[in-house]
Amino acid sequence: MPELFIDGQWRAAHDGGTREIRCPADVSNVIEVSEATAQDAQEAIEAAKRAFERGQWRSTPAVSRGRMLADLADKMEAEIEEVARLEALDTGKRMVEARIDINDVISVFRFYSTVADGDAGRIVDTGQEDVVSKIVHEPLGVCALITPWNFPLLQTSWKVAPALAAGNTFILKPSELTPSTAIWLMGALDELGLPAGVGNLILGDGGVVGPVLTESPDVDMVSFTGGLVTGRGIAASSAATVKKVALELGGKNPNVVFADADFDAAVDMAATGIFLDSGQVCSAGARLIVEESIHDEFVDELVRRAGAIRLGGPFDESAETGPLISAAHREKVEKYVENALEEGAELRVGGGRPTDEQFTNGYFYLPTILDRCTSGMRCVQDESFGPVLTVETFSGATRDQAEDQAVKLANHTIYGLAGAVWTRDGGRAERVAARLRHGTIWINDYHPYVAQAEWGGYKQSGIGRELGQAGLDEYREKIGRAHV
Ligand code: TXE
Repeated sequence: MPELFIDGQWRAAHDGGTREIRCPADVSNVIEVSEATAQDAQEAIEAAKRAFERGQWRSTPAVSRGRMLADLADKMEAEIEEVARLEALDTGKRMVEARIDINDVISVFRFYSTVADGDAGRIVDTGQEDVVSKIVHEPLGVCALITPWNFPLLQTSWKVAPALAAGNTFILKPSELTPSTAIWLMGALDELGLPAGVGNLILGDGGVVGPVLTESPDVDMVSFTGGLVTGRGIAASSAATVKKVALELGGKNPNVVFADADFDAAVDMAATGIFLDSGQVCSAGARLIVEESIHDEFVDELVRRAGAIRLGGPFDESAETGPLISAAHREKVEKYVENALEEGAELRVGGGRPTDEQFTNGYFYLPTILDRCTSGMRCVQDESFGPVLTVETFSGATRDQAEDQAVKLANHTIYGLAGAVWTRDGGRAERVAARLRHGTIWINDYHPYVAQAEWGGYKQSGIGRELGQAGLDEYREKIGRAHV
């Protein structure tokens, strides 16, 4: 049975506790893993602290640290079928999506294998001949990396790659539902020669081990991706020790479609934007905001396409999307749709579980469209994190009025992670994109991202940036050294 990884050793939990991981597509048994106690978490912190103080990793030249990340990417590429299979079994997602995710993970490790190299700091012009001042980059120290279940290894890579590139030590706490690829990752880093204690793995319940990590005075930074409520709690519990906190907390992302948009492309990507991975994507295009004059035609076509989406498990090659992660999460989505109907939304398609016998064991939910929504409704404001699209409309007597109304609706949310604008008018695309308070805006597209470009949100979507150069800067301090 796979164990916890602490101070370079695979170990069982102190109390011998374990957890069974089951595939959400059919509830079949995937793996049984150790379930860490608070004491295990504390020992992982101590191991990471000792390793940081020994300094072996941070004094390894950046180019050599980068080489290990590149070797890891090569190993993952050679073993991609196995890594994707582990991810697909834990999450229930289709193999084709899992392969795409792992290819993205490989790109992230490749990107961070080179960025820390050649960027040691800078000399400051002090204006005084006998005073030399330089700014050097130093790692933060011990980082707690807490990740969710929707893109388990991808979200882990956004944290582990820059943390290691910058010379930190870390404790990784993946979601209790999806530990398999984190176990693979730690095994691979160990095999590649990462010094003991630099990378530690704690599996288990966030409510048990999470506070040990966030409250510890020996943890210098917490980087968290997950839900808003958990994120608020993490920020609060980190405050007592004034540690650095980076948060990625999801979104309620607007997909704004003007009447002059390329109709087919916009319908296609409106469907992909929300139904990919059954909507369990932080940047899912969950709010369609469409110009009134094309509403009927656009939504009719979307309803037709949503109704034709084939559901299935990881190895069903005809499937176009998969199950939700757990029974509890499906219940949350069901409640959300029930509330929406009580609020007056009009159910156009979906709105329940599939009835076909092959889906009875898994946590499937039909692609759902809720029409005639308005921005005050809870279904438009709360994240469902399921395959549920809400539709709002806008109109205006003049060009400016239509744009103003679209922007007002799109920005009416406590979140600000991502969104899109669809129009054939290049000027309008730029004008509207510039006014949307969301961290990534796609123009005539939905969902693509690259490791080189910063990712993160405004408002309650989080604090800080992942990916790109800024994603590395989150894991290092700029320290001044001056002498005469
Ligand atoms: O996530 P949690 P949940 C949203 C989505 C979803 C909701 C709840 O709306 O329905 O969040 O999902 C760990 N201290 N997103 O409950 O609780 C936990 O063990 C420290 C958006 O599954 O946020 C796991 O490793 N850690 C999102 C991680 O936090 C704690 C992705 C995420 O779990 C903890 C997933 C604590 N007190 C859900 N409690 C996105 N932004 O992409 C739990 N954890």
